[in-house]
Amino acid sequence: MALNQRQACGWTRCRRKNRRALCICSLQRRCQLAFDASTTAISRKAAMRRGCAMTASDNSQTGKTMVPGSAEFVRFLVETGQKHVFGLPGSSMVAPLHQLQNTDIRFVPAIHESVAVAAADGYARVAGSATTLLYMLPGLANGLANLYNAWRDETPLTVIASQQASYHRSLGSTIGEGDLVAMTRPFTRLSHEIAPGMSLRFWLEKARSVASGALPGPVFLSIPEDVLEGMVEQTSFRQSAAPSPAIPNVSAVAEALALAQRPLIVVGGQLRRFGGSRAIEDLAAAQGIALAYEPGFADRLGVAPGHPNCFGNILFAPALERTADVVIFLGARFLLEAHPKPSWFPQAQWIAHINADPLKLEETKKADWAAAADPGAFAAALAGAVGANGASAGLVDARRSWLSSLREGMSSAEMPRGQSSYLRAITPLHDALDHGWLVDESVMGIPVVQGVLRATDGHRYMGTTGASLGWGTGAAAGVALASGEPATCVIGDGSLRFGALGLWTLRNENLPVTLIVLDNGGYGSTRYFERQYIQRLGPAAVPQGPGYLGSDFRESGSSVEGIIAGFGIPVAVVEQDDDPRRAIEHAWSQAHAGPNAVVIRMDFGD
Ligand SMILES: Cc1ncc(C[n+]2csc(CCOP(=O)(O)OP(=O)(O)O)c2C)c(N)n1
Ligand SMILES: [Mg+2]
Repeated sequence: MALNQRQACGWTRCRRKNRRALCICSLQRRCQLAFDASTTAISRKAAMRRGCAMTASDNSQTGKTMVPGSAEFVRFLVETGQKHVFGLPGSSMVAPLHQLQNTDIRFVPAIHESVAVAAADGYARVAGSATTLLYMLPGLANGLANLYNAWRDETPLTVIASQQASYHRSLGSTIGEGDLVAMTRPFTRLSHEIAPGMSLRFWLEKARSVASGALPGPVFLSIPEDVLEGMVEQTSFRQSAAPSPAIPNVSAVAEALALAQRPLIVVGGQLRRFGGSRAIEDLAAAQGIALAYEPGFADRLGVAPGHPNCFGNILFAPALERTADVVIFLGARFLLEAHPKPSWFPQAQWIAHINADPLKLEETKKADWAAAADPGAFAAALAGAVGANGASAGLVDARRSWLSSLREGMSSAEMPRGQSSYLRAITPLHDALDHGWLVDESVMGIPVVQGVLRATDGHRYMGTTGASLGWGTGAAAGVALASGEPATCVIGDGSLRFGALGLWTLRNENLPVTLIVLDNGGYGSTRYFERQYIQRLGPAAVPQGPGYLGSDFRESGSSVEGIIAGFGIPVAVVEQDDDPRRAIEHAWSQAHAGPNAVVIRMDFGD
């Protein structure tokens, strides 16, 4: 007898042995739905759509219900509300992919694992979680560079790789097997292989709650083929998500801010991700506090770029950096980057650093005060404390005069060498955040992008502090899919080449993504560093001029517009000295029909 859905609701556990399959579906009320071997095709399909297993057995001796691992996995995806799953299949991954067809979850394919990871990363940044399925050691290895980006940016991403069946595991001689846990451990908050006999559901739940926990970040699970295809115990274990943050003690920072003559808050993407942006924007406006983005790349903009007190990337505001007397780094990584200045903030009497991750505080070069705290909770508490006992009206006025004089003094002459040519190409993107999301992999252009944006709501900017190139095209796909909104992806020509295979996903999913490619004939930043190297060598340099080996693409391979057109994406080219604005506006107006691109020719910068 087939039970209909209503009859099956209500937690009544059916134990009619052998002939009856028992599975748990994901109805809102989390009922149990039982059906037997004679269930009609229609009700079987309905059950499957909810992620139920086709074959299950009720072991009357142990009281355990055993289902195929792949079905248990798919049921988890359904029950945790996942609408899209990313990936690139292979033999050991076919079981869950086969089961996925019976659900409403859409599988988003990629033609390279770097894209499968980047797209899931972009998706998770918007949706709060994402899963990507990779094939064993080779697939995982291909995805590692973008896993690194997700790690740097603390994305709540779950990466799952199939693994050689446990009974075939050797010291590495069986095809496709490897120590996947060791490979991913440096870039994940949890990395684990599920051996036969372990509870699949427990580890899936554990991974999910760690990924989006108090300290979010990517997680990894390796699932051997025999676990996916064999029987596992069906369980309904649910792990709760992130606990609410503790209220941090902000008094030292509040006191310093109340007395500072020229206070500066340097924000990182963590402030945005933990929900503290608005509190800091309001505090800065009320108290005359300068705001800036941390040096270099940003995963998100901690405050709105169009905020009147926001000076963009601190690299572009040297007068601010030179004169600030109290500096608070909030949700930022601070100053441990590849090419640090010898000395930052020469006039600062007090520097504080707040980050959700204690390890990021350990990386800090110099801070007088540091706290591991949720930056969203910190911002709210700080706003409360300073609001009750802030700077005097006279002091706030003096700060505002300082901010005005900084603004007047700012000019392109203060920009680091080689950056000013980017203004022509990037200024026309000043309102990009009003057209949807902005995914930024413009490399040398990044501080310029951050400086020209005028939006008073900065939440739709996405970048990566990992700087592992080949992220932007895939990330833009994930962002557009998760948000249902258009995205502009501003990207260097080199990065576009790295991420060329992401164009396939953009086209295949027909996503509203406009690519703005800054074409300076290859790796402009690498060429810049070669010139710097020669300068450091001085007369000892042989040869005296740069060779630009592997970073000059003017005469090599396909043009970027050729690559883009090859994936069936319409592309316009703006030649040097032409204003790109018209082409950009036209591309935005057409994005609803699918991806498109504008290639802007730039100076080679020799
Ligand atoms: C995966 C990876 N490989 C190599 C690099 C080193 N790298 C840093 S910048 C850069 C060139 C980027 O070229 P493009 O996107 O055109 O930006 P531009 O430097 O011209 O601004 C390279 C190769 C990297 N960051 N990531
Ligand atoms: Mg370039």
